Amino acid sequence: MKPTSPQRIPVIDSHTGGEPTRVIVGGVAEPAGDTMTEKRAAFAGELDWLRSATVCEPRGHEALVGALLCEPCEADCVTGIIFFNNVGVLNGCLHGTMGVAVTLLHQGKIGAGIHRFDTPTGVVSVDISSTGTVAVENIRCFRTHQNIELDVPEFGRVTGDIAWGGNWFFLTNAPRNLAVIPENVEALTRFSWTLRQLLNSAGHTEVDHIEVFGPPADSATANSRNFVLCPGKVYDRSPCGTGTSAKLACLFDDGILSEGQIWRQAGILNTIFEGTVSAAPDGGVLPTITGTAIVTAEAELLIDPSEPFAFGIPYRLT
Ligand code: PYC
Repeated sequence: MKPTSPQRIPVIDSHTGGEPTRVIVGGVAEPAGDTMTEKRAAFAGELDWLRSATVCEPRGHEALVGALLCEPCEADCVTGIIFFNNVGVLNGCLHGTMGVAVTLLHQGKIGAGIHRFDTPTGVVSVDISSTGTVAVENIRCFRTHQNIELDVPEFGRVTGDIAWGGNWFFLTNAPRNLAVIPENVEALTRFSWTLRQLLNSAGHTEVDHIEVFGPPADSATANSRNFVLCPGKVYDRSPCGTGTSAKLACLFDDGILSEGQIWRQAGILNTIFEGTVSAAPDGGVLPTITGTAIVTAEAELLIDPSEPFAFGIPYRLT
């Protein structure tokens, strides 16, 4: 239920390789639930006003990812986290996990070292340095489909895979007429959005992220460059930690990446996540993704229910 009295919500903002995270650090009642999935459902059902007030305009913007800290459900975790964006709740979010880690470090709630966070996708463990470099040990990631072929108007025939990296990704190489460079963000968005609609109509309703690969700008510093379109039709400014995890699962499956070998994934802005894998006992891989997050603001959101955009401007997809 939307509040009827003014609210003050303390937040800490950060960015990870350019992708922003806003962490709600207090001022909110705990969502009910015995698991993080139940808590996320309670948040989606009862606190959607908080999601849109926090990340949508006029207080936020389309690329902003939010994170609500709550009580963890698993032992030995320092916090539970529910991630959300401009259109709803997310499964996992590794750039956001790095953002939460630097936020807690900034607040003095954790020190440098290893900590466990409880999320709807499972427990992830972070190893944070005092300078904000965070290595996240992700949950098990795996590929479910290979060589799916689709005809994309304007761009031609596309072949790609579906993999779980903490979110569901369709992974494909960029068409020949579409370089993965910032100048092409509009066309990459059009291409990816069409792909997502085609996949969803073909029954792959789980796919909510599209990841498009091209050669790196500098092959001495990265193996590949990606463009990732998130569920709210907004591109990830970072190389996307769950997307990099999905990529590593495919590379391992293809025999291109071995255990412990470093993969450097550049994003559209040329920031880099480093990834390695170990083989998971039940198949797939256990990725570790490393990036750097930086705290950019401490603030208090003022939400006055009597003003027209108290709960954000709804984001419309076309
Ligand atoms: O880094 O996993 C990630 C992510 C998901 C959505 C935006 N960033």
